[in-house]
Amino acid sequence: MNMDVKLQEKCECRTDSSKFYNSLMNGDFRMKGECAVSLLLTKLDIVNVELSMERKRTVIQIKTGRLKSFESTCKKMKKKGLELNFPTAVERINDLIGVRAVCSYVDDIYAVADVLEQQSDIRILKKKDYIQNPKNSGYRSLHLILEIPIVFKGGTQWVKMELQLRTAAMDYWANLDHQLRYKKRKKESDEIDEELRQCAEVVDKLDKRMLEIRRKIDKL
Ligand code: 0O2
Repeated sequence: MNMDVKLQEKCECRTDSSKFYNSLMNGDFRMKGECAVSLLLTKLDIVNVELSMERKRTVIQIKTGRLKSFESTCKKMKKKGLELNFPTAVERINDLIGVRAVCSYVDDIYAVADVLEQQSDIRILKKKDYIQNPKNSGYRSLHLILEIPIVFKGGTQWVKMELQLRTAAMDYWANLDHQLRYKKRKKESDEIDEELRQCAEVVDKLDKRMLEIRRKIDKL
């Protein structure tokens, strides 16, 4: 049994499952998604060069991109109470196509977002500032839901995607939180959630302190 079939079975999508799966994983959508990821990663490279020259240090440390798996898409749609089909997924799940950029300092995150927002070939649909307004879990990052144009089959199509901008410290917390979330048992869940929230506070303090140190050095 190949991997794709296994994922389909695991997903428990009863109606039209293979049609939904093929539209998401094998059709034009996937092709456009891969192009959109490459395009945004390239745009981030250019922003990084511009800001890094200006600030005389590296602004974006790491960039990654991915298309959401079928399994994870179904899971998220079920959680949101959505019908499992392709048009609903494209309309309602903003991070089917996602890019993440890890920046050196918190102010770099906003600088990168500002430069992208000024570009005529990027449409910002939604900005979710989980740094100013962290989630209950303690999660911090700046999310931009945006559209970029892909010229495909003779026409221009605006493709929606999510860009997550965060510091290395926020990324460290989010990665461990993500791992632990799947491992924790219901019984100890509240206690562990509280511990993770406290760790997120520590991470926030660390980011603020590193920024202060950098500002002191900038003034020298
Ligand atoms: P995965 O496995 O990372 O892909 P929206 O419909 O746009 O209003 P959405 O997309 O339901 O809102 O949720 P939100 O809160 O904007 O979060 C989108 C993504 O942010 C998540 O995708 C995670 O990647 C990340 N995220 C949000 N909250 C947390 C958190 O508490 N901990 C961690 N580690 N990551 C978080 P997915 O699909 O949930 O997960």
